[in-house]
Amino acid sequence: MGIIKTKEEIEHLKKAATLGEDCFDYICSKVKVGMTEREISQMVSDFFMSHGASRLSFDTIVGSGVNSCQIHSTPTDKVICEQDIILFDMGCIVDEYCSDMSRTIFVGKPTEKQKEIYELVYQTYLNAINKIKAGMKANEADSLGRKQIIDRGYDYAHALGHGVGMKVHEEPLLSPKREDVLQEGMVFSIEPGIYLENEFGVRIEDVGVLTSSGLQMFSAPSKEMVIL
Ligand SMILES: [Mn+2]
Repeated sequence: MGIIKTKEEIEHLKKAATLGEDCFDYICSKVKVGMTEREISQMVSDFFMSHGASRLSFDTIVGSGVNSCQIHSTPTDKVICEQDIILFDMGCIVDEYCSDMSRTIFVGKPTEKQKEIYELVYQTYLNAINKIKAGMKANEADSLGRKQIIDRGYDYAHALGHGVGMKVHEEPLLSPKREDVLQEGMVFSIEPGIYLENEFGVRIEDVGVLTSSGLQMFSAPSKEMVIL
């Protein structure tokens, strides 16, 4: 269980990521106005545990409305309202390997500003996954996400990604100070986000493996924004 994952490890990681995607689809079918963040977080746990996960890989984030602008919010008793944005970050452990995935969805029609920020985060995500190649330094990879967001005048508050394996946060870290060379067989997340204080936040995150032909993601966001 080193920084370069074996074929077998990659299969376990894919299985965990697939369960993460299934959980997200299930949650989207269940979320209704009037439910609390805490209730939704419990549904995430119940789904994972009843579909083969041994435990969560970290405490689930369900940040709705203004709570979505916290990078690591804890689910509260706030109820989901019409026009809420909801930021999910969730993961499970299957066969000892972790998943980690973030999605941002809308209850009712998003505002123009929300659409603009979502689109910027999504394009940043696509740019990063399409351009990261083996041989690139971790900070060069990070800047592929960071630059696109900073150039548009927004803050970039965290690393673009981190390794995922038996632990949910492993090497490599895709951050400005890290010069480690990214190599084939490394498994890491890509998770650009924008957080507007007292307004809302958007993050999109998936995990993938670096191959000779670039990043192969284990899960993917839908091309269209999810609007419930
Ligand atoms: Mn992550």
